[in-house]
Parts: sequence; structure tokens; C-alpha cells
Amino acid sequence: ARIIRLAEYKEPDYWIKNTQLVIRIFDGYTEVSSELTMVKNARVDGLPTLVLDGVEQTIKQLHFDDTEISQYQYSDDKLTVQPVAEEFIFKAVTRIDPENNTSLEGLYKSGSMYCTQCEAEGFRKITFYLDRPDVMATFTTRIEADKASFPTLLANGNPIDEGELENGRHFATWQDPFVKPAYLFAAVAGDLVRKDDSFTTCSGREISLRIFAEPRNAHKTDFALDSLKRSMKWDEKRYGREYDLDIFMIVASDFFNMGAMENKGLNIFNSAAVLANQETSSDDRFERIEAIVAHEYFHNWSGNRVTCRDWFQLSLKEGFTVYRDAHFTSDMHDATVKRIKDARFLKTVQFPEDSGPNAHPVKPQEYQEINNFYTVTIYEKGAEVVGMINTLIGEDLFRKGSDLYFERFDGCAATTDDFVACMQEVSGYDFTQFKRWYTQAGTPTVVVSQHYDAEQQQYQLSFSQSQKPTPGQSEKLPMVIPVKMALLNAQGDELAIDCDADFNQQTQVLTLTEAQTTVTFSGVSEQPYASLFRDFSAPVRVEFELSEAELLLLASKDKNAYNRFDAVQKIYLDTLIAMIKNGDNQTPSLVLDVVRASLADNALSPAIKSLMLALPSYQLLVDSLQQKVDADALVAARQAMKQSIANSFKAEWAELTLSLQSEQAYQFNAEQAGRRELQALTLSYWAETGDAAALDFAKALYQQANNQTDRLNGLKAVLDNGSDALVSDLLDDFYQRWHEDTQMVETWLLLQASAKGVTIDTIKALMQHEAFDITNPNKVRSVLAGFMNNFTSYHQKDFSGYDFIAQRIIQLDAINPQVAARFVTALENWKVFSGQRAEAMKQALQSIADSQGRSPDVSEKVEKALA
Ligand code: DPP
Ligand code: ZN
Repeated sequence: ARIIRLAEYKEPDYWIKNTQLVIRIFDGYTEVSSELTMVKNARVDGLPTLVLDGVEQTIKQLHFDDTEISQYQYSDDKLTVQPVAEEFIFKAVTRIDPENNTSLEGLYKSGSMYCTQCEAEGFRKITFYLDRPDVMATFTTRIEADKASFPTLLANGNPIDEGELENGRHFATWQDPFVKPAYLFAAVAGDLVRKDDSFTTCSGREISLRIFAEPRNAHKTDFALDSLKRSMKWDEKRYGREYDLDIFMIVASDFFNMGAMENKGLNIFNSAAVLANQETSSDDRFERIEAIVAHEYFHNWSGNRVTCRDWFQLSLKEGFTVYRDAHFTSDMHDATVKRIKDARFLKTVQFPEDSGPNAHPVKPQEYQEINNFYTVTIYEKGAEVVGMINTLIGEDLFRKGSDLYFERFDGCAATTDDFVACMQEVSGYDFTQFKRWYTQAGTPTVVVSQHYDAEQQQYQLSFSQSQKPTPGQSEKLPMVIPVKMALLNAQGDELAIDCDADFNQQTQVLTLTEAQTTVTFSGVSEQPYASLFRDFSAPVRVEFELSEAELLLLASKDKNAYNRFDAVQKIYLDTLIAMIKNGDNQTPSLVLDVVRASLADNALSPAIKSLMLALPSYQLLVDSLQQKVDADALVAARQAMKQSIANSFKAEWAELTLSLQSEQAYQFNAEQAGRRELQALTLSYWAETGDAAALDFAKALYQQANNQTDRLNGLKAVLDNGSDALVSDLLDDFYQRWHEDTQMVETWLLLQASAKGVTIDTIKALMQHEAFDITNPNKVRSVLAGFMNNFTSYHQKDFSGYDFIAQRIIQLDAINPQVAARFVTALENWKVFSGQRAEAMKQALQSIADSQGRSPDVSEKVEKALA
């Protein structure tokens, strides 16, 4: 396969200044006419051939200005022609087939509407182009279609013309005055309802906000509109970013590979990531939708006004924008809860990526298929790297650096080096070594040890950092690691810090740069408790042996709520790991003491309490074991611990569940959501005890719910613990009631695929159900991702989960390679498992490799996993 390398980056031979498109949609085919105003790159000699990207294009006509091009070569998705002048207009008329485009890249049919997805390389499926992000042009787009079937015609920018055509057809013309790469292009034709609102910017401009959805979803657009207004306001206040066009549009599409896409002025969203109301969206869905609306909106500056020079720079826009949306969510709701969830997600999903066959730096050096690099490393670890820059230079300088970056690179295609250079320029901080976070793959491990000398009143902390080799990178250099920290006394109070190292008194950050660092703290009059990596100040694994007393103090008295949570998690994790290693599934009293203390602590908010009472997921346990995993032993240990916690506090779970019932009118806000989240957790422990009253409560919660959160909380408790008869009653009831609501059907599929003890036969039956559609990514994800994240079922004892998934990947690859390749992740970490299980997973991968006609997407991931 062809490997694309960062080191081989070259400017293009030609630029495109302006792009004029006419997209004529007919039943059965679409004709695209393009006129590209091009000019030779002044830095290039001679008159090189022009090589344009184009996939599945049926050529009707090609012209340079008014001269037909008779000599051309079109093969391997490249059109090669020879220009005769340095400036010219390249014109093409081609036909494409959106109705049969199941890859959902380029122009495709989503239900009854036509829409586009061009990032990363979808535009080449619409017309011939220099489909690379450093080629930026202004666009004018005219769409023509049947008026009765497609009354709504949209593209980027402002509407400049519309009118009637013959045969019941009509057209609309849109113009986007801001230069942009082709990946930000969008067009939509459909029969959509429109919900309007407006936003007045900080300079007093009135922006028209419009959300478009299919008529049956008209009642689900208000929340996204409100989220959009909050995002626009926040970006003005926090980053000084004002919106630029006069219109901002969002379209909801049922068939979508990603969550959403930040096309200039015309964001296209996966319906599941934008449509919401109280009856069909749970609290976490509301929060996710708000965050995605914000994320795509923030891209208008971090991504669109300043874009990426090449796809190796993807984290320039994604890491920064995830960082921005996380900060937004923290400001809107509860910053500690958001931080805990983000850190937990990174450890659960990104750390395994970093130690697996697809480990890659935040700025990768090479790829085969860019679609495989929309990863948690690029996004979430990229956001952590941006966060560390903020931690190192402080909020004010970070904002200055961001202002400089937007000013200097407005209208340009930039690199991560450009971004860091701005931060360096405003702060004077030398980021040379820090930039290893962009180039070095893998998660550093920091081993910490302590020593207290009572006589000298000195306390020492020694840090030693190291990193395992990753594919293609055997040598690892020391990183810059910010350790936000405090030393606590036995009451949990913070001690003044006087030390001999690079410690910033204002931010309380100690910065490590060497492989080994020993820090001596003076004037320490009693043995202190070290609270390290507060707020997860660096994305590293920490190994710090602590006594039970130390752990208990941190778990109950640390004033940094993140670290308090982390100490509790560490107690669960260390205990589970010991249980697995010793083959002894007795839950020790330490765990029960921690649960008791958390339950009794009335100062904890319900949201934090629920986080502290939840056991680590199987996935996090697998990653934390750091040795060959016996999955059966792991399941047995965690189940035993859950059972023991459930039974030891049976009365408390019942009482708390009942007391958390509220008559308040439903609202999505942090306080109410925290209460419901805690109730879901206490109910799940209560139901685990087998108490019939718990199931009665769960059933009533389901039946009486006037909102989706309560409904799901009740239903999940029944699914995990109820009788088969009750389970199927409630599932039937759910489907009867909601089968016309797409988001509810997706939820219904997901619930069943994620339920305790689900079998492959059930999964197969779901895939045969009338509600299922293998060409729809959301439905596929509900069932297959639901199954693969269902640890006990996917990793079932007879290993049959692996071959089943391999066969589904092969089947899906013929339909939608991007979606198929995502599922390979569930097999790629086969080496962490022990014995026959690893062998079975490897065989499943091998069967994909051996099958005929694999896409580059799936091939790349499978080959790396088998290497
Ligand atoms: N839709 C993806 C995102 O917004 C790709 N840009 O992150
Ligand atoms: Zn993004």
C-alpha cells in the first residue's frame, strides 16, 4: 500500500483561487460541472503536469479555458493533464452516483435527502480537485434539483440567487467569500423543516441561525439552537472569536460516519449528535450534543479560518478544538466532573491505543489511510497536550498566544509548530523539548518514591520517567511533564512548599524534564502526604506505592476533588489487580471502608459521589494490569467485588435510591443530572442484591418516567437483573411506543447489545430485525459497538465473539470501509490477553487479512495489528 509521509510534504504545483460548482441532481445520477481558477505555484519551475484527485468520476467534458482537453490520463484516482499556461480555468463536467454511495463520503443519499461529507478526502468523489487542505479557494455553488422533492437547497456561505427551472426543477446559488480547503465544502438538497433563531455578536452584527431537520424531527431542534448560542457567546468571551458570515446553518442527517462536521457556515450533524428533547434524550446525551455543537462551532476559527497545512497536522485543529469544547463544558456545568470523566476516558481508551499496534504520535509521521487517524490520540491526547501548554505558561499568556495564532494565520493553512511558536513568542517559554509530545508516541510512566527525614525536616520525592518502545519508535527521550501538586498534613491541609526544583508557586506546578528528578522539600515538620498530578496535569501513568493510611487520607481529605476521586479509583484498581493475581476473590475491608466513607460524606455532590462509588470498567482494568490478562479471572474478580459492595450496603442502596427520587420538573442541568446519575448507580447496586423491591422500583421508574434518563435508568436495572419475562415485556413496550423515533430505536438496539449476558444469537437476531439497517452507521454502531463494549459477552468463554466480529467487519467493509475499520480496534489489542484467547483474536484478524478485496482502511489496521 502507498505510504504518505510528513517528511515528503511539498507545496502543490498549482493553486486554486476560485471554485465554481454546479451540482445537478437527477433521479439516478448527478452531474457536476466545475470551473477552477488556477495559477501555477510561483516557486515551481517550468509548467508541470496537473494531477487532480478524482474518485469514481465519469468524465463528460474537460476544458482548459475554452479549449477541450483531448489528451488526459485518468487512472488510480488521478487525472493527469498538461496545462499550456501558468494561469487558466480548468473545467470539468462529470457524473457521479450518490444513490449508490454507501461509503458516505462525497455526495450521498441519506434517507430522502442528499448531503455531503468531504473530510478528509471526500471532495474527490464529487469532482476533480486538488483535494488537500493547503489548497484554499473561494467557492460559488449552484445546486439544481426537483423542487417538489427537494425544496431546500443549501451550500456554504450566503445565498445569492435562486429560481425556477424547467420540468419542475429549481436552483439555489450560494457564495462563500472565505477561502477554504475542499474538505470544508458542503451541499444539501432535501425536504427539510427549518427552525430559526438569531444571535447578536459582540460587535453588534445580527447572525441568522438555522437548523434543518426532516419534518418528523422538527420537535427536537431547540436544544441544539440554544447550545449554539451559548457556544457563540462563550467563544467571544473566552477566546475573542466572533462569527464571520451572516448565516450559520446546521443540518441533521440520519446517515453519517462521524458525530458532526464543521463545514463552513453549514455544519452537517449526525442526527444522534444534534436532535434532542427530554422524552428521547438522556442527560449524558444532552451534554454530548451541547459539546458537539460547541466543538463544530469553535472549528469556525480553530480549523476553518486557520486550517491545517496537511493531514499530519490534524491535531492542530482537533486537539485544540477538543480542548476548547472541554473548557466550555466545564464552564457550563461542573469542571471537576468534566475533568474526571475526560481523564477516565483517556486512560480507558487512549492509553490502550498508545500501547497497541496503532500507537502513533499526536503528529504522526506517516499513514496509509488518513481516515484511520481520526483517533483518540489525535483528538483527546492532542487536547491534553494543548492543556499542558496552558498549565506551563498560565491562562493569560495562553490566551495571548491563541490571539496571536488566530491573527497571524487567519486565512492560512498552518502547522502544530506554528501554534507552539505563538505560545513561545508570547511567553518566552522554551517549548523545544516539550514538542516531543507531538512527535513521540506512547504514554510515559512516572515512577515516584518518597523519603521523609524527620530530623532534617526534609522530604524527598524522586521521579523517574520512562516509555516503552512503540511500533517504529524504539528510542524514547524524556518528556516535559507538569506535575500539579501539594503536600498535605494529616488533616488534609496544604503545606507551604519550599523546594530545590522548578516549582511554580503560583500555579503549584513542578516541571519534570529529566529521566530522573529528585526534589527536596525543606521545613517539613511532619511526614506529609503527597497529592501529585492534581487535575490529571499530564497524560501519564503514575506508579506510586502508598500505604493504606496514605490512600485513605487522600481518598477522604484531599481538597483537590480530582485527586480524591483518583485515590478512590486506585484503591479499587489495586485491590482488583491483587485479587486477580492471587486468585482470591474476597473483597478486603479497605474497599468497603472507602465505600462506607464515600456514602457517608454529605459534603460530596451527588455527581462526584456516583463517580467515587463506581467500579473501574473492565476496559480500564485490562489496561491497568500491565501484564497478560486472564479475562475470565478479571470478570470473576470484578463481579465478586461488585456483589460484595452491593450486599454489604444493601440497606443504604435502597434508602439512597428512594431518597434521590424527586418531584422537580425535569431539566437538564448539572445538579439534576448528578442526582439522576447517583440514583442509577445506587439502583444498580440495590438490584444486584437480588432484592425484589429493587426491581419493582426499577420497573416503576421506567413506566412512570417523563424523561429519557429515568426511563433508561429503570430499564437498565431491569435488563441486568430482571427475569426474562419482565425484560422482554419492557423491551417490547419500549419498541411499541417509540419505533417511529430513530434515536429511540438506536437506543433500543444499543440497550440490548450492551445488556448483561447477551449472546451472539441475540446480536444476530437484532441484525435481522426490521429496525436494523447495515448501511446505517448509527444502527451498526448501536448493535456491534454495543456488543464489543459489552466485555463479558464479547470476551465470552468460548471465544466465539472474535470470529463473529471478524465476519461482520468483512461484510461491512464492502459497504462502508471507514466504519468497518473502526471495529478492527476491538481485535487489535489481542496481545494483552493470555493463552488461547489471544490466539483466537489473532486468528480472527488473520481471517480478515485472508479475505479478498479489503479496503485500504481495513487493510492498514489489520496489517499493523498482525505485524
Ligand atoms: N467531524 C469531525 C470533528 O469535528 C471532523 N472534523 O471533529
Ligand atoms: Zn473536530
